[in-house]
Amino acid sequence: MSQGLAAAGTTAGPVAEFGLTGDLIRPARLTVPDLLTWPQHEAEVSFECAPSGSRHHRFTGPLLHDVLAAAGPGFDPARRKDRLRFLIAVSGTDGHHVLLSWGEIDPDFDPAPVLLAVTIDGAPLDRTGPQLVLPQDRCGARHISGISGIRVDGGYPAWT
Ligand SMILES: Nc1nc2c(c(=O)[nH]1)N[C@H]1C(S)=C(S)[C@@H](COP(=O)(O)O)O[C@H]1N2
Ligand SMILES: [Mo]
Repeated sequence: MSQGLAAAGTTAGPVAEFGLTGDLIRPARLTVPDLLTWPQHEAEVSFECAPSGSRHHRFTGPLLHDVLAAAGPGFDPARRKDRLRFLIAVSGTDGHHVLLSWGEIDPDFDPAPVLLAVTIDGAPLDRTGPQLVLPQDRCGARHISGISGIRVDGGYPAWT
């Protein structure tokens, strides 16, 4: 099914896959077309890149929170605040890595929609892979493109 959706959204070439791994009840391999099954959000984003100046992009896609929540993070349901121990490692195909904490992507704590973008400036990202979008960031460095994997880790703090 994802193949058919991908063909509708892009011209040619293979559809990029990325993995959801770590402390998840339902780890998964997904494509950008798979991400269209979640409610879609939009973000107009402006940021500065030190070497190359200001940028403006319009992104659409699901909330990263919604996609990870569907994969079943291993929170302890008996402990309401357990989710705040979880880290999220986002990796790009080029080796760029960004670490987030669950509190940064959870709408209960930060209302800024952190997206797993499926389009940039109207163009589908089916072949590139999704892009992380933090609309309030002043620097572009966390807008990691070509995501190859997202790992959820609830092993913090490691010393308890
Ligand atoms: N995969 C990946 N994503 C990345 C980067 C990178 O090196 N690798 N650089 C970041 C930085 S520093 C910036 S400023 C923005 C630049 O985005 P743009 O030039 O496509 O607008 O991409 C971000 N996303
Ligand atoms: Mo940058």
